[in-house]
Amino acid sequence: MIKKEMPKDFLWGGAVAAHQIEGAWQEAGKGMSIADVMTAGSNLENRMITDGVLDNQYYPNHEAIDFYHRYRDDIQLFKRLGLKCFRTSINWSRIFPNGDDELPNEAGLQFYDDLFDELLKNGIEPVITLSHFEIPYHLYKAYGGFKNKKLIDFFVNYADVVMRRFKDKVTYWLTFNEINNQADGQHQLHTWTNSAVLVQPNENAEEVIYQAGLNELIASAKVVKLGHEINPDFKIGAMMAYVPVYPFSANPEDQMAASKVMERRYFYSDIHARGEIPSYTLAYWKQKGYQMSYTESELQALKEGTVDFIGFSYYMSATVTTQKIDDLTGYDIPDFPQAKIVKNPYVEASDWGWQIDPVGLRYVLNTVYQRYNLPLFIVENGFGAYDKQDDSGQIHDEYRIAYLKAHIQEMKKAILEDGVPVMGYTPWGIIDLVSFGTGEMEKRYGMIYVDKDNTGEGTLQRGLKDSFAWYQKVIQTNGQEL
Ligand code: BGP
Repeated sequence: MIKKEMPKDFLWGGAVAAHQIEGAWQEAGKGMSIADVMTAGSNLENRMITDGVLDNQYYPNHEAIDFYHRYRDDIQLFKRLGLKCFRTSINWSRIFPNGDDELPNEAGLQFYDDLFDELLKNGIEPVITLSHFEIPYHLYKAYGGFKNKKLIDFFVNYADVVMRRFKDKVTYWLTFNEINNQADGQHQLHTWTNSAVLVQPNENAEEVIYQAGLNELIASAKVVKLGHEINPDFKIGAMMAYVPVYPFSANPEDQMAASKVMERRYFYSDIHARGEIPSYTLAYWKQKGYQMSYTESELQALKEGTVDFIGFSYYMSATVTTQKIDDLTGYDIPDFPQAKIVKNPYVEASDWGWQIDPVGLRYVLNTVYQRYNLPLFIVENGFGAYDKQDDSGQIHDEYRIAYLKAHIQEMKKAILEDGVPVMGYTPWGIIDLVSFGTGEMEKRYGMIYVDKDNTGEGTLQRGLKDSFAWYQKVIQTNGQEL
């Protein structure tokens, strides 16, 4: 008999990140973070990473949506929406402005004390990411980012301070946001935001990224162990970007290619969940002659710091082939030259080319649960779109409702039919915010509109889209009414 009811304690929420909403980039002792030197891009043009902040550039994260000054009003909207939880991050550079400071910045700690108090006062559980692309810029300039093992200690020290300070306010923690997003080693934005690393021309991108990723995984494991000592009730999770990779055809070579490309991603969650470097990665490093640096005590730290759950983002799926298919526009996978990423002819795509595949979410929930036997938490899922206001200024975002409804339906099948334990669902960008990939405001995800455009013009006024009332009902009926 298939259960019809979702778990009573299911955490319906919404997700954002400090650097994409707070603004106040230099306020109250905050240092420059790596997000503060990323200029605005667009659907067609990449963001630039500048050397410091240049006078003649526009940096959308400097003000973002000014959540730092407006969070009390925004939390009233989250309460009206009925959120059970709210995922955001602590901006590391508010706490340690340079990352290697002796003492933390008290004003930065106080801001998050006030923010978490306001959430809890309104019955909303904080879900906190420790590093969501907000590494202090000085840790890049002085140390070269996470390819330098010194960053392990700086991160553990930062996590120690904030987990101790907020141990009675925050139960749910995530260590590194989408830690595997740097896997292909080519998208400079990914190596920058995940590791504060800019691969140099004389460096092997893949080798540098494996080392930086391994250092972050060691740091994450140390923080998991430390967190459980600070408060045994903490639930500390990994945070992965899962993009399932399908074979384009039943040609066995395509299946092998899909499996190998997935290994680049599973390297991260295998270590998070199993506490050891996977055999396929050790074999690959040997085959490539990579000189990776890790010690016996670091391997022991990995074993002792496995995560309590797997948090992950799900937006889209990908399709690969090794076949020479002329009419399919495919693009190379830098770290896997034998295959190409090609369009999946069975699914539609968003205006940014992200392939819309709700069934893929059910597939990820099943395959990841069967791989690790750990609870799962969908901490990002959303539909970026150009929203248009009607004559009265209302946004009828039925396309966003359709996207979220289809994904929630597949999530419910995984929970109610497939027996997968899912802790919660926090759609990405519950309020319009600065896009990470493009720096745009107009790639909107929110159920709450923010009046600001790609050039930074606007009143920052908030408004409720049609999807606000729709999601309110979803939460009120615990997922019954979609
Ligand atoms: C994920 C990030 C989020 C968010 C999301 C949407 O990779 O974890 O921070 O930005 O992508 O992507 P974008 O903002 O580029 O549309």
